[in-house]
Amino acid sequence: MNRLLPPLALIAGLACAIPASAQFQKSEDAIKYRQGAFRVMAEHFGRIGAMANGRVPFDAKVAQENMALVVALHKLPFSAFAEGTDKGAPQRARPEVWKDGAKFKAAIERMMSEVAKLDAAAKGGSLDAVKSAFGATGGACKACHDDFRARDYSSN
Ligand code: ASC
Repeated sequence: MNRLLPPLALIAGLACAIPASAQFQKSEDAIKYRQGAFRVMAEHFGRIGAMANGRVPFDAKVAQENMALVVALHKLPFSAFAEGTDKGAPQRARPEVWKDGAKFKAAIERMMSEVAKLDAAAKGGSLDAVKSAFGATGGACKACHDDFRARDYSSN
């Protein structure tokens, strides 16, 4: 049994290392997946924003719960921008996503680092810290949208 464990661990590790993009049957599936992941993430990010902006009373537990969902979701869309997924369903991804992959990657990494800071702030329970980290995270979302998201949906 013990001798089986290392190979099993290796197989499990390899399965996790396979990019999620490889799992999509067709481009349309990848596009809908990333749009869905963005949509759900925006919903939970927005609930934290409502507290950060004073539209609803701050509740640290609710902020933490929503932030746990953002953390779980925030890498998912980026597993679904594989080559060839610029077509297949109406979308707002600009060609620059694939033409300027290094810049896109940097924008994603900036967002991920701000999400980690917002998560820490939510766990700390201070509204002031959440407000400031929420602003920085929203800034990272917006910077990427400005460069990589079109105003209108494509026709296919
Ligand atoms: C949100 C949301 C986004 C970001 C972005 C920040 O609540 O859905 O995509 O914030 O608008 O500028």
